Amino acid sequence: MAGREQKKAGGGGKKKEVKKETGLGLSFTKDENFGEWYSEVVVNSEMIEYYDISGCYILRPWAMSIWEIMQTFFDAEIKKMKVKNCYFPVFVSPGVLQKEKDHIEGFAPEVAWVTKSGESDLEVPIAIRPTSETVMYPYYSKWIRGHRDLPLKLNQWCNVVRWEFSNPTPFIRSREFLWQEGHTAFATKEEADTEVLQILELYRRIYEEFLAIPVTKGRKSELEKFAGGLYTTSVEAFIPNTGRGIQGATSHCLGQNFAKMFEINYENEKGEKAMVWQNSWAYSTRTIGVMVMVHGDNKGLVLPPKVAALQVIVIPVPYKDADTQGIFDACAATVATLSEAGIRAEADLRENYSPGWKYSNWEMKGVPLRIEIGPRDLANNQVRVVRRDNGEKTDISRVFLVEQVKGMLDKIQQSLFDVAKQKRDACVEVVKTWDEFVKALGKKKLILAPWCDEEDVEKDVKARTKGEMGAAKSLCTPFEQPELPEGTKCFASGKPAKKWTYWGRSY
Ligand code: 87F
Repeated sequence: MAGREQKKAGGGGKKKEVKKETGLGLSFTKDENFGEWYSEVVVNSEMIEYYDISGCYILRPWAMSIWEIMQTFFDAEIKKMKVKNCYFPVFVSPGVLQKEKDHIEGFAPEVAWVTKSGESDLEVPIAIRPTSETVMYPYYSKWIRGHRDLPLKLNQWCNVVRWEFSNPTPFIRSREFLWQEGHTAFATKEEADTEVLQILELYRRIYEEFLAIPVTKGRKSELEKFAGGLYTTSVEAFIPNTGRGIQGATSHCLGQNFAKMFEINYENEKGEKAMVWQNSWAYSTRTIGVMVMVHGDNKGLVLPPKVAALQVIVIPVPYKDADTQGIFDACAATVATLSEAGIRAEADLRENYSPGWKYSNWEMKGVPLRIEIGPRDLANNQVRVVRRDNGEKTDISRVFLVEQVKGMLDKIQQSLFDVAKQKRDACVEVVKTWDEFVKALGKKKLILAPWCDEEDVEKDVKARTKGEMGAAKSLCTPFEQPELPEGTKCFASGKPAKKWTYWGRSY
């Protein structure tokens, strides 16, 4: 790993010149070596810098700005739902962490601990939050007394630490990541159920409307749900290149399990003691990794306009005897006009780089539209617009600049989604038997299969598909169920099938 990190860190001017000559911005292609391609894209686009602790990554402004755009949307939406932001400490006392014993059990190896300050051992080691149930719920118990204290709806934007051991990947599996975690408490299960789906819809919108990634809404199996909760819903995405499903975000109904453990009781209208119903929900910086994997190509990152920090890059293309000042002025005026209209635009007026070098550079960074202005454009009062997603070139009159650019950004956003959906749908295979299932798995498919919904059968599927690529598991039971004809058998057990469920390998 150290070798690769060195190489990545050294991507200075020399390397880029070589790239310009060869016309290659990346040394790996998406289809031939997906893993290396991904690492190279996130580093060369200046989203990520590798760090000297394995599994930890620096989020550079190019990545952080995407996170902030999604955050602005989601934060405003949950505020409409009367959710309030707060901030709880990053440290967890061991006592309170143990309280959740049954549910923390499987996760325990991932919990990181602070054991020292300076040279001296701490009297009691302190855990770093991997999630905040045990941090927050003792205070929910304190704050919730009567029915007037309900619902309690809190959210925090924070970092969490999970000391993962299996192959770390920027955004997708890192030891520290950013997320929001929402924790709500209600008087009734109905209110909790409703909120679970409202939040899940916001997660769908983040993926589909902002990141242009198709997702499936559904419910997790008993084996795959959050063990501490009642049921788990999720949005599931798919990476065609690796044939792996990826959990995009989760919205859990916790039922009353935590209320029992943490004694979150209140006095209801009738003066009786009652227990709250709780939810928790989260999405993380993993969203950005899914976006890179789905849309990126052999020239680098491809950003959906809605999340791009920069939507339009304007590049002057001066020729020797041309009116260079006029071209530069036209670039500045173009940026001013677009910015005025709320479009995120900048000009790259650096004089020590050639136009060709700048093209590759901004393609690597995934900027949705490039505007080129040369002598001919200047003479015709037009600009040349080039789409990052498909390379399409259009000359547009400066008179219609704003409306045309807006239209093109919308088109790109839609087209990225359509293409991603087409590719995802082409990977879906409906299977009825175990033989078909194994064949489809070998072809990296996203498998839709009729299932008896028995936990032991899922364990059996995992055991029977174990291998170096990782076992297959259920991804979700989609809310939108195709018709299940009478007498349909489970693909794995042959028992009567109860539902259609998505299966596959996953991240
Ligand atoms: C790792 C270490 C310790 C996941 C962990 O999904 C505990 C955990 O509880 C842990 N990894 N989880 C489950 C998290 C559940 C839940 N928390 C709030 C969410 C949404 C936000």
